[in-house]
Amino acid sequence: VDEKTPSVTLGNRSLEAVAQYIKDGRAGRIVVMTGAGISTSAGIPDFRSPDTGLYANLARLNLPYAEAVFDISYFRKNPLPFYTLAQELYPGAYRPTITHSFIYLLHKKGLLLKLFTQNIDCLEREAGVPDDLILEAHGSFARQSCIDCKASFPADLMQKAIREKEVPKCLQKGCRGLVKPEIVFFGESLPQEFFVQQWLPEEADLCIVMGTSLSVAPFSGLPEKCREVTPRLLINSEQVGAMGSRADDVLLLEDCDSGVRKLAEACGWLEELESLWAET
Ligand code: CNA
Repeated sequence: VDEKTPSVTLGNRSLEAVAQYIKDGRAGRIVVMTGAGISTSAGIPDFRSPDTGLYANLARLNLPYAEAVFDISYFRKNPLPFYTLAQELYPGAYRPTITHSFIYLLHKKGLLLKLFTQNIDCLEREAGVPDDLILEAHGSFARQSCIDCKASFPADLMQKAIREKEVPKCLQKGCRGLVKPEIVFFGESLPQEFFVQQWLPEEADLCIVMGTSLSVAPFSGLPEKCREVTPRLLINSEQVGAMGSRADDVLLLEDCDSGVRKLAEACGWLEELESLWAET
C-alpha cells in the first residue's frame, strides 16, 4: 500500500477530503460494498475474525473443516450443522447498527446508487434501505427452496423448521429433496442479478467498502470495477484486497460504527444519523 501516491480526484487522501467531495455535490452516485464486519456490533459474529469469528467457534459442530457448514456437497450429506447455525443467524433477533443506518442515510439524501452486500442477515433492509437498491450477492434468508428440484418452500414452514432445528424436506410429489434458505453456498453460483449488476461500480463517483475481508470471489473483484479516478474509501479494522493501491483510495482502519460516525460528522450529518438510528 503506497499511501504517499498523490491524489488525483480528492486533492488529498483523507477522510476530510472525502467529506468535502460529498459536500461539494461530486458524489451523487455512491456504491457501498459490505460484509459481515458491519453486523458484528449487532451481535452477529463474522466468519474470519480470530477467536470471535464463526469459523473459530464451529468446533462444537464437529465439521471436517469450518467452511463445510456452507458447502453444498457437505450439506447434502449432513445438513444439521447448517441448521444449528441458521437458528443463530436467523433474522429477527438483531437490531441494525449505526453503519446500516448510515447506508439508509445515503439513500435518504439521494446519493445511494447501489448497496452490494455479502450479508445474509437482512439488516440493511431493516434499516430502511429499499429492496431495489440492495444486491444480496450471497442471497439471504428471505426465500427458501429445494436443492434438487428448486421448488420454493413456504416461509412459515421454514421458520418453524429453523426454530425447531429440523431439516425440512421438499413438498413436491416424489421429490423429498433437502430444503435450504437461498443463501449462496460454496459450490453454488451467485444470483443472476449479480452478474448483470456487477458493472454498476463503473458508474459510481464514490465507492465505500466496509466490514469485509474481500476474500470471497467474485464479490472481492467489485471495488476493482470502479474507474481509476473514482475515490474509494475503506472503513474496516484491517487493510483488505487492493484497497489503498490507487491514488484516490482512503483507508480508515477502525471499527465501522466509529468510522461512519466520523464521516457523518465531517459531512455535517451526525445528529441526523444518530436520530435515524435511534428510531430504527
Ligand atoms: P469476513 O471474511 O468474516 O470478514 C470480516 C471483515 O470485517 C474482516 O476484515 C474484519 O477485520 C472486519 N471487521 C469485523 N468486525 C468489524 C468491525 N466492527 N468494524 C470494522 N471491521 C470489522 O466476512 P466477509 O463478509 O468479508 O466474508 C464473506 C462471507 C461472510 C459472506 O459470504 C457472508 O455471507 C458471510 N457472513 C455474513 C454474516 C452476516 O450476514 N451478518 C455473518 C457472518 C458471515
